[in-house]
Amino acid sequence: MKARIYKSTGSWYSVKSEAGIFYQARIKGVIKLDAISSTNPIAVGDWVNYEMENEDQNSVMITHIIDRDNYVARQSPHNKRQQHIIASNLDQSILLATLKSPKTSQGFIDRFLVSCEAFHIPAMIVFNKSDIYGPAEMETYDQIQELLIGKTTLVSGHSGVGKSSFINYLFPDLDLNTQEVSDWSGKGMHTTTFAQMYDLPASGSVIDTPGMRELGLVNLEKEELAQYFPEMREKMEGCQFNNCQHINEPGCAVKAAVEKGIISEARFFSYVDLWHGIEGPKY
Ligand SMILES: Nc1nc2c(ncn2[C@@H]2O[C@H](COP(=O)(O)OP(=O)(O)OP(=O)(O)O)[C@@H](O)[C@H]2O)c(=O)[nH]1
Ligand SMILES: [Mg+2]
Ligand SMILES: [Zn+2]
Repeated sequence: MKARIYKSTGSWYSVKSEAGIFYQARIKGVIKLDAISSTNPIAVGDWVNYEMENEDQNSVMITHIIDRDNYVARQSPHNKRQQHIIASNLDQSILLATLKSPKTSQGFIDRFLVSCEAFHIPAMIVFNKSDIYGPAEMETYDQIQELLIGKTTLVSGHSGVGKSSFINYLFPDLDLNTQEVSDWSGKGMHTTTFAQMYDLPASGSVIDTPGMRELGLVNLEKEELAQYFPEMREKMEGCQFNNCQHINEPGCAVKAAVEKGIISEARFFSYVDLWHGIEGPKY
């Protein structure tokens, strides 16, 4: 029997069966995990096999994790050698960004975009708190609502950017917990503590996540980073050296495009910054 993970607290899971019934689930015994160690073996969005444990208590045992089509992961904030899977089996992701309270930096945005690109997940950036839903913004929001129909969408961003409010605004019936305006101090408070998937009224689902302070990239080699900047990927065939890293090599087509203003300087700075941040091979 198959079910999908809707919520994970780490010790128990909320799953929805193919028949549409929600169960409380636990992992049965030891489940074989992927080669890279994860802080969470099972993530929201995963499809699993289960067997009934106790029908009266609506509890089931997870026996197997079905291979993921894709997933987004980050470095565990507690242990850089481990990854934390944010969510899996996604059709797309939305990064909710804000210019202030809190500020979302270009670096953070580009890390998010690189992560999604590396995992082949289309990403959108929505600037929130453009205050406050005037007629022009309302129209944009209607368009966003349409983009979510029939798809599984991850919603990420710093704490306090308004992820839960945004989902509520689009789909008021979901009634997610949000920070009261009067309580909002802007300092490290997390209202949403666990990722959770919600079904949309028509079809599709949306995953609300706890705010991230930082987004550490996982399993990325220096050499492949430029691949995940689509505008660089487009130009790099023109580089003089086929192993060009676009840092200070002569005849670099990427740097030439930056100088001509074809590639944004801010994006290129993010690239250089991320490139320096990735550890080289260990000999
Ligand atoms: N001015 C303004 N405030 C907003 C907007 N959207 C949300 N807020 C406020 O921002 C605060 C945080 O909103 P939440 O929806 O709880 O933020 P979140 O991103 O879900 O935060 P975490 O769950 O902690 O990750 C609340 O006080 C909201 O009322 C907006 O568009 N404009
Ligand atoms: Mg929230
Ligand atoms: Zn180059």
